[in-house]
Amino acid sequence: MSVSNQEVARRLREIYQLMQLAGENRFRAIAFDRAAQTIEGLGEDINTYITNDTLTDIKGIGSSIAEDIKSYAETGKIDVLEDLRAKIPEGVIKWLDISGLGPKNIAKIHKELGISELEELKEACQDGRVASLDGLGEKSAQKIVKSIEWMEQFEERCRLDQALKIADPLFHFLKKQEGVEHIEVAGSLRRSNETIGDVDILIGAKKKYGPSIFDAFVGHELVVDVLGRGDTKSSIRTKEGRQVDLRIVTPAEFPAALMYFTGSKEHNVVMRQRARERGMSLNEYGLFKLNEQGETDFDQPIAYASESDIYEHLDLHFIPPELREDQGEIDFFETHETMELVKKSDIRGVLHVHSTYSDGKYSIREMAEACLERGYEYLGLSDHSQTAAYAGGLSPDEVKRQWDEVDQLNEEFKSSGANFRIFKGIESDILGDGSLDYDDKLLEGFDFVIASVHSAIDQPRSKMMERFRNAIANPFTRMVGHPTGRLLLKRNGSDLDMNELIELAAEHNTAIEINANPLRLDLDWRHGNKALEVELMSAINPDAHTTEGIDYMKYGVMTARKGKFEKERILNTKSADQVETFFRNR
Ligand code: DGT
Ligand code: CA
Ligand code: CA
Ligand code: ZN
Repeated sequence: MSVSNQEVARRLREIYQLMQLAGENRFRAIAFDRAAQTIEGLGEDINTYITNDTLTDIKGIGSSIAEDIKSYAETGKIDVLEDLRAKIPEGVIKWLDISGLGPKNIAKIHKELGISELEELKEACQDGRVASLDGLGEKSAQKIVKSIEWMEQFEERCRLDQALKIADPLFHFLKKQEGVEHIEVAGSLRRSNETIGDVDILIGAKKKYGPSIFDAFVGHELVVDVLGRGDTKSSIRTKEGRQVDLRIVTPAEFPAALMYFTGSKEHNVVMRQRARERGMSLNEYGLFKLNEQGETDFDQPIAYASESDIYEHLDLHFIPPELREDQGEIDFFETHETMELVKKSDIRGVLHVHSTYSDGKYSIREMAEACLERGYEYLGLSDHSQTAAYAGGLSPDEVKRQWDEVDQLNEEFKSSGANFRIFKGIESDILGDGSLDYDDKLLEGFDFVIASVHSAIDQPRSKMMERFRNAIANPFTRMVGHPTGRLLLKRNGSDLDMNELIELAAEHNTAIEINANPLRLDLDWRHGNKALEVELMSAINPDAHTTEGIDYMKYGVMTARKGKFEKERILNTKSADQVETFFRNR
């Protein structure tokens, strides 16, 4: 039987999740997760390896997992998985998404209370059953309820990475259909928002091709439900529960429709007003003259061939889609031709990477090689500090061991002529009083310190700000990590005075990262104007815990662009030497 890479990866990941819940050895579980990631990123068809019996040639796949994969291809079953499934009901897997509830406690609650649905868990938290369990208590129970409520509230939206996983295959599939002259993703996804309600796709095609394009769309394998179908618009739901709207307009209408359906609504409102002030009417069908009664005169269209042309008619230079939020972009592009927003190709290295020394899944060497493969020139290692015991934070002795290993690796890179270096960094917890997590003597030995809050993120604003003030004033701090600590659609971040935080960081010549993990995207783009005003330095950081995590960079770049960051204000667009200078310039 032939299997797909995705399918095998999914099964292996399920084993990983279930093993965690079954309380199996953590490293054994991680091996399955790593194998799943490797297979997802594999350039070749897994069936080739199965047929040639060469699965163990794939990095990270040992003989035991190879057997599991073969068994799956032959019988559609994997013994470990079947055993685990028998032990753990499906509903419980969802509990892994609850922030603040780890596998051990999930297993305990499930076993001792005999419940397995999310709704049951919520009830058990509210009626005191969860609180009565060893090691849980009322506070944990309340936290779990809050997380569940967040999850329920936000199923309406999904994250940027999840939306792209749906939009990309549909886009490429639709692009190939007969008659498609223009196609773009529109809406919040084109604007690079951090969460997406529904995915909007716009096609420019002659009328006669509409029906067959819609047929293809609703027949796509991702579609489980057709929500509506008309002459110009069709909406579907994908198996992940996401809605996708496809609109088809004529090639001539396409630029105006694209502008309209890209939004944002707020941006559109201002554009429409601007058109009226100039005796024109702008809508999804085009740009028209107003008649004497001030109404749209559809008989007097104004010619345009692109979105740029439309902006020009409104006395504006082209406004990049990411910036269309009515957040000052309209004034800016009245007088400026462009804004030199950072691009993916500007990025020269990655900072904020974890290794097996703390909670990363790969060794320093593996992470470094993965960076090299991706063409980066440096890696800023930043494992967790000692207080973060839950994440395997480093004791002073382990820090020194790590430094030795980094020295050796750097020596190796140098003698092999590789243009690559590793910076010795740490992601230091910001403690309750705002101090960093080691004494100054040890801190001095790092190339750089990222200061992040990982505990008590719910403290009142005044207390949080006090911690940050102290942390930023500390001369060893070179960067603030994920400032609010939010987990998109899962957990609210800290209540902070972001304007003050940004001013403080700029004053102390400290960067605030844009954490590129699609769950975080923190610094939020909405603070872009303030950051620009005080010339805040940032870095687009993957916060990678795996080699694949390095590829989060793309979401970070999207967010940085939306936050108006030019290349100059992104630290990791600079050479290793320049980065070192910034680190030293305390
Ligand atoms: P979402 O889907 O909630 O993440 O956000 P959008 O921006 O993708 O919103 P959506 O899908 O409702 O509509 C796509 C675009 O269409 C929106 O950005 C602007 C335009 N649009 C939709 N409805 C209106 C409206 O009532 N007025 C104006 N001016 N524009 C609209
Ligand atoms: Ca949308
Ligand atoms: Ca929509
Ligand atoms: Zn962190």
